[in-house]
Amino acid sequence: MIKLSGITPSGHVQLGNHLGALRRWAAEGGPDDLYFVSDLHAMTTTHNPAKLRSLAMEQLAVLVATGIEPERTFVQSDLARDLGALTWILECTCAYGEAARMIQFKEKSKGQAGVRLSLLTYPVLMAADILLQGADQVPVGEDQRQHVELARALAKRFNGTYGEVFTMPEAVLPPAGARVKDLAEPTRKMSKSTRDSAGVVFVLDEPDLIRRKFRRAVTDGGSTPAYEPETRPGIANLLDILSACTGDEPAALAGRYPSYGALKDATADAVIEELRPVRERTRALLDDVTELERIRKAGADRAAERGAHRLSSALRLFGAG
Ligand code: AQP
Repeated sequence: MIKLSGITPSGHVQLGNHLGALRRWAAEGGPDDLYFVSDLHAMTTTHNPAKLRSLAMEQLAVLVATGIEPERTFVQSDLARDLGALTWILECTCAYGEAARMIQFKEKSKGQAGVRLSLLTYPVLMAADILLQGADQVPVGEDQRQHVELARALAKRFNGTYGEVFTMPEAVLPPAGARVKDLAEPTRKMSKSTRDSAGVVFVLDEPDLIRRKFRRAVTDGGSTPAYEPETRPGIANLLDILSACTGDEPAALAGRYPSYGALKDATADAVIEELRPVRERTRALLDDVTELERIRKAGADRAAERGAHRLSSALRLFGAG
């Protein structure tokens, strides 16, 4: 059973990525599960090539530093040639209307000038990611479910028309985890690509900066902590974060702090300790470029090897070569 998950280098890894995904991937992943840095996906909108390259390397280091076994990681662009070839076959299997009705495409392209064609075709690349690796399960939120359904439809069509090559993937809901909100705007999810980073805690932030970000976190009218997500989202977010770090229930934690200030400091301390080992190991890996490149190359070789027979069968059955 192979489960495939990715992280897009659209910015530096933030606390929400860590608490909601990476930490769980490291702790719960099965022996065949795969985790990749989806840098090709970050090219569908305006991007800075040099920055993207360094973010991809940094994210690979963070995945490994979090505890994901290096053998289960890879960087998507290292398979660009294979994925490009498979994407072409799958695009030839896909109707234009199937891609154009993707809700994410409609939302992300709305009102935008110069929309890249890749924004339309990116779900087909995502299908290639999934089908090349023979993934059985793809844990995704509601917003990505439609893309996995497309991958399924394309696999079924190809297998039925040209010959059995692809495993039928299934979208699975990831186990409910922490949803971390922006500290400056606690009704919005914390995101790595948010322009104003005042409310975003990055995994590689130094402790002092983390403390300052928590001290400035937006709270609400009251003065003593209570867990009321609807009416006090700022305090609820702090309690949710503290809960994710300590394992205690947010409502129970609320009673332990006499003031908002005390809660902010306690949450900052817990986050600093939670992130410390990841930050230190990431820095060490980024300083040891030879080792990081070795990990990257080994991951790329393994991922390419895993998909080679599917790609060559698909090409042959489709009439190439
Ligand atoms: N705030 C969050 N709380 C909990 N989980 C989160 N994730 C992201 N933000 C939070 C989870 O992190 C994993 C990898 O994310 P992604 O790179 O696939 O894309 P994303 O969800 O769009 O993450 P960002 O940080 O918000 O990136 P941008 O700014 O590019 O949109 C996923 O499992 C995601 O659920």
